[in-house]
Amino acid sequence: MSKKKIVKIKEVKKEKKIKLPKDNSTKRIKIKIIGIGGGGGNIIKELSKKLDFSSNKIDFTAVNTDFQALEALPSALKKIAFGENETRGLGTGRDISLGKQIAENEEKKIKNIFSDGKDLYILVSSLGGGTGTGTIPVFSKIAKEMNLPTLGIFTLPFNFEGKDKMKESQKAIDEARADLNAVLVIPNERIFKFAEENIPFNDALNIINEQLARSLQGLLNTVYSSGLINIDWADIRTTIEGENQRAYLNTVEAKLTDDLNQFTNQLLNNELVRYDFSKSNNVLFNIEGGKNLSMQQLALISEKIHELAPEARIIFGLTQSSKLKNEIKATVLATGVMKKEEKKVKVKEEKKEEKKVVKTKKVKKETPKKKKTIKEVEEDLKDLEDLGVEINRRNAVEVKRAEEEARKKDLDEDDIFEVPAFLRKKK
Ligand SMILES: Nc1nc2c(ncn2[C@@H]2O[C@H](COP(=O)(O)OP(=O)(O)OP(=O)(O)O)[C@@H](O)[C@H]2O)c(=O)[nH]1
Ligand SMILES: [Mg+2]
Repeated sequence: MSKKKIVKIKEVKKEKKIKLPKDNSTKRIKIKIIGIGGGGGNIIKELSKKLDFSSNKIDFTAVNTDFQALEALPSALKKIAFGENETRGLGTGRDISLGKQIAENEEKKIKNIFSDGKDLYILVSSLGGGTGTGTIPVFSKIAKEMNLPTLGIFTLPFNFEGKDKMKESQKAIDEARADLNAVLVIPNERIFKFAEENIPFNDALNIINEQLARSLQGLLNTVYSSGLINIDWADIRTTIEGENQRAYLNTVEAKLTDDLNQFTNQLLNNELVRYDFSKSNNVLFNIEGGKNLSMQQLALISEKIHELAPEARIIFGLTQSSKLKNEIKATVLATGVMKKEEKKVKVKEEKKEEKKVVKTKKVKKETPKKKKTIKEVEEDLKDLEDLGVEINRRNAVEVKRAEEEARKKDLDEDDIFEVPAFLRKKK
């Protein structure tokens, strides 16, 4: 194993903002996803199709000033009408200051939405219209006043919708970001990286919504699935914690036989997300696979993440699922990343330095690695510790052990591969 900084956080300092649920188990984590405005409603509708409601762990709430749009959403979503007096249920007609006014008048309703003690509130909105753009700064401000853990997911309008809409949307994001823990931004325009210019408008929106919903689904699965290495609530909290952060999210699936390097590149280069990966401070990733998923595969992906984001604290999870035979699925959530444009300036400054380094760097040859024994894994960990790298020894060795045990027992559980009780993380 090379000199990687793979850190598994066990405890998070108490003074930090987000509260830890009593038993720290992700199983009990409750999340509320709030779709605001027309686009926000569409996105959470897409996500709700992919998730199981029965568990009561995830709550979907749609907020809009357009009552017809609310009505068109599935009945399983909670619907909250805003601004009846101001718009008579017809929407703001893209009037952002009206949206803001309505949000201020509806402060009670917003507080009520936030009053159910969830562990995480995710605000989702497509900016450019009056409802979403006008209300998200108010939602964010109230969430901060209530000291709630938050993640914002916002889309920016297409370029053809005009510079003013873009400016207003950006302004709303900046305001909201200051009050949220982390914000993920998806410019709708990015769809043209995948689709023809003449793609019908609604099809373009559907592709974006679907992709975003898939990534969010990946993140939520990461929260709720139990694995060989569990990502627990403290890990997620650590990644989201902080203020005014930019976020990156992606989920990718591939066959185990596919090129894992290419898979990782795809995972770390979500073209739809605006921010660059390389300045991440915290990276959380989870790999899900069948029983033949190995530590080597986990190591390869960690290595790549470390190469791309050398300053990041990396937290990983590993879930084995018998549903996935020859597939591998990975989800990554990174925070603290900077804009691509900002990065360009930095890259220019660093170019000369980099060139020198690249010249002297050896090109790594990708040769298939032999599986390591527990002893070898332990030695690797010792090397890392000698180098001053903070690692969670117990987990890494346990994984190896559990892997071997699993292979021996050849468990035929249907659902999720469970870790033997004595290996489970202490609460
Ligand atoms: N990704 C995505 N973007 C959308 C979707 N619907 C609308 N948008 C974008 O979001 C912008 C705002 O539209 P809406 O969400 O309908 O606006 P609103 O917040 O409901 O505000 P008003 O209708 O003006 O009161 C549009 O200009 C589009 O760029 C959607 O389903 N997905
Ligand atoms: Mg609307």
